[in-house]
Amino acid sequence: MDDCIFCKIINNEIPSTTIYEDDDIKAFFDVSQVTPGHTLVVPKKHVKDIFAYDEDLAQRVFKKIPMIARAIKASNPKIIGMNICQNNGEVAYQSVMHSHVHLVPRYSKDDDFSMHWGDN
Ligand code: IU
Repeated sequence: MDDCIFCKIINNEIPSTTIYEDDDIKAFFDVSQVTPGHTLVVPKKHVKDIFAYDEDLAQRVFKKIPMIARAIKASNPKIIGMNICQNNGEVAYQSVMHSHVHLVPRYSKDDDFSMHWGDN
């Protein structure tokens, strides 16, 4: 979609720190890191939210989440947990209308980071 920021990131029209990419998805660092390593997993196909996936796309995208989570965790021994979340719809704090899954690494005593959802 022409005016979609994530489509532009997927097409490399806007730079991103990409940690994984294949035919179906791109995983890149969120520009506003809730904790270090905060990553978005985004389908290359423009789908608005979870309700817009067909079963085939859902299988291809979501089965890769554990692999990406493991890779992020393996990148830093201080990561001891992870929040995985998808906001669907404005009422649920979705602000970019191209479906994405947040992977937010958790650290010991990471209350020091500005943990927040939906207040930005
Ligand atoms: P949300 O679940 O739709 O609220 O999450 C959108 C996320 O996209 C949010 O965490 C933003 O920081 C992030 N983001 C980004 O990484 N790059 C951008 O250019 C824009 C938003 I706009």
